[in-house]
Amino acid sequence: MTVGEPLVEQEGRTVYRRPQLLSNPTSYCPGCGHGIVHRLVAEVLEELGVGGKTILVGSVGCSVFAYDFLALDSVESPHGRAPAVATGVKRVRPDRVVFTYQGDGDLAAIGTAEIVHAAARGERITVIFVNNGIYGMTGGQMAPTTLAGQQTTSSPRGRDVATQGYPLPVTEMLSLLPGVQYAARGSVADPALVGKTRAAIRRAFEVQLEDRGFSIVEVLSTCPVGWGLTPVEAMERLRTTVMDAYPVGTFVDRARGIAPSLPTPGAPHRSVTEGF
Ligand SMILES: Cc1ncc(C[n+]2csc(CCOP(=O)(O)OP(=O)(O)O)c2C)c(N)n1
Ligand code: SF4
Ligand SMILES: [Mg+2]
Repeated sequence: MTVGEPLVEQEGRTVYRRPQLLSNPTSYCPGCGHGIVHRLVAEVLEELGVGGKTILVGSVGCSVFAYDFLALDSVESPHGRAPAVATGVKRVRPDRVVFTYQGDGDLAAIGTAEIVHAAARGERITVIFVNNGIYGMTGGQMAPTTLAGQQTTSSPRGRDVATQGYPLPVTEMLSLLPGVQYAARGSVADPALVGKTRAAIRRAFEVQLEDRGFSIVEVLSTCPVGWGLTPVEAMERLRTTVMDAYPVGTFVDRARGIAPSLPTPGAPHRSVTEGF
């Protein structure tokens, strides 16, 4: 396949063209969502015309080789520390578009402190957060995002919330912070959802280009190998069980007036049971 050449044409119309920024075929397992997310990032950066001034801050996990697949300047960071590294890069080069690409083990477990404080500081970075509910690279162990009852190699009887806690809705939590200008969750479960996720990724980068603050897009993704399913079964599980637990949508887009309704600091406290 030649980069940039039309891949699919119908009645003389190009239906799909491989983006120039997607430089090499990926090495992900069949049915893995990482490749789809890479393509969306490549398409959006190309569309915005900023590929030449974008810096990818990579992390640890199956996407550790993202710098091989995306023709972008890049920096590799230690596990979980991508938001801290991206903070430094963006502060030194505010003229650049800086984004992290992180898995859920990376962002929601090992790097919990980094993501929370980068968001709280309102760093002008974009975060692409690929949530496949598992530690894919290391053999399918339980992550904070693993669903209640889900079997993993480290929770063979299923995640027991009584001892292992509840799944962490990181993006909803971050959306409460005033420094977070844009937060959304998408999914790669079907073409329509992929289109919406693409729009969310574009919006997140636009927010950075407008110098507004922190932006994050969580993408619900598959790990057929870690889930012990075929690629088709994994997509079905994503579309049903996973999306039932993690609703997709925009949680905050402050420039467009979408924000969570929180009590105003200093305003009189109203009990949720008021009136009963
Ligand atoms: C500090 C540290 N702890 C643990 C590891 C081992 N490790 C490498 S990848 C990984 C899990 C990655 O999972 P996730 O971020 O969800 O990415 P995925 O592979 O699922 O896309 C772990 C625990 C490490 N490299 N460094
Ligand atoms: S182990 Fe899972 S996350 Fe990693 S490449 Fe394979 S399918 Fe993708
Ligand atoms: Mg993962």
